[in-house]
Amino acid sequence: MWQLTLETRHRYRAEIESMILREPVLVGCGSSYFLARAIEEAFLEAGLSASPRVASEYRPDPKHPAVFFSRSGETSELLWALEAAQAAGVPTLAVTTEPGSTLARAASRVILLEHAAERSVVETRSFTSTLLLWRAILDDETGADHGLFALPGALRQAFAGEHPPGAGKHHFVFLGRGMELALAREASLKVLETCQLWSEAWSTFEYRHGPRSAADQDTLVAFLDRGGEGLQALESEIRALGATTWRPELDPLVRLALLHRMAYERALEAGKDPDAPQGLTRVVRLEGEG
Ligand code: F1P
Repeated sequence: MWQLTLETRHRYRAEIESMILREPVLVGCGSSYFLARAIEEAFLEAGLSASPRVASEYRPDPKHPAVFFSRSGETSELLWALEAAQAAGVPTLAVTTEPGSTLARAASRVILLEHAAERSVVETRSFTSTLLLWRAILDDETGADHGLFALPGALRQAFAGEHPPGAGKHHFVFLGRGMELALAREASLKVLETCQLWSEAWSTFEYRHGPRSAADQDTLVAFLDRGGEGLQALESEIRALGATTWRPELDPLVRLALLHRMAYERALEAGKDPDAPQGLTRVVRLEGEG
């Protein structure tokens, strides 16, 4: 999937290029909002700027084009935001896996990632593939090299290796900074959605300032951080509280994919259906308006 995304990235280049220098607003809901946050960080790393917005908090500004991320292309608040953007004359780009969706049909430009479409209620591969696409095109544009072409192989290898130690745990904490905080929030949402277990995400060192008081033998603390000063000491501090930690030498996107799988397996362990969590639908529509 990731390999295919990288190989076919040029198809989408013109659409992304048209937005890159115009400080786009990146709009989404749920996982797609965390995707927008992660892409904002990729812009910042490339010396560019973009602002992420939850769809229900989007305010159109004709100076900035708007990019609408939605796997289904049918989420209510996102379509309302799209309508508001169009009424204000804002150029719009849709990023979705569904060609026939309202979003794909209504936006002025479209990136269709049909190969990343998924049937499951929860988003996994559409999230990681879309992020990889934007990062690869930003690398192409700026000449940066984040080693993205090594990721499909690294993922295959990681899947064959050790799993994050989430089995039997009832409390999950995900830590990261910058792009990795967005990935941590996505991992946390996945555990909450699929397992309905206590799950949180924090900016790595903020975990020391209060949240750690809830850590015990039932807690898994997973690090999404790429690295940096103090991480080892922080990990020891957390272990001393009785919690299990997970901080492998892997790219954060590979870690996220392993955490997606961990959420899936933890749900099965709890006797739940990870593809169809209780109380959640594949398309989040607000019925009965108007
Ligand atoms: C957003 C979303 C997901 C959630 C579930 C239902 O959908 O709320 O975050 O995990 O899949 O939909 P979309 O706008 O990306 O289709």
